Amino acid sequence: MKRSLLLAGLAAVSLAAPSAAQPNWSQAPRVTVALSSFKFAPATIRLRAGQPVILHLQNSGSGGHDFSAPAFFKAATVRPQDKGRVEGGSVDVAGRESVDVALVPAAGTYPLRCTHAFHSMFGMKGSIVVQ
Ligand SMILES: [Cu+2]
Repeated sequence: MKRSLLLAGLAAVSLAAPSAAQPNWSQAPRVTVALSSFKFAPATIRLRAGQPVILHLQNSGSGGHDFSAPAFFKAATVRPQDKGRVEGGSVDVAGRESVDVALVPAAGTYPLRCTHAFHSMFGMKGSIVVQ
């Protein structure tokens, strides 16, 4: 009897885990980050740990940029349908385009940069602070 209760308890825990990891994306606030030559605005992006958010990456310039933060994306839980937008920890944002990536960030301070040639050298870098 005790054993079957224990097994039932374990089953309940494993069933509960995936649904707990599915946030309500429609309630997630939108955080806009502007990409331009050669900066991120804001350069320090502050997010709440464990709170779903939609990163709205907006490139108002004509040249392409990327939002590269491999450690940040690795630690975060990216919405399944947005995973294809994050390649190698970077999100490409073509000129005059915007890209939304919904995720649940994990606590930490992460470096952010644009990997296009010389862009970070010209100042296109920042940080993501998740508390
Ligand atoms: Cu750039």
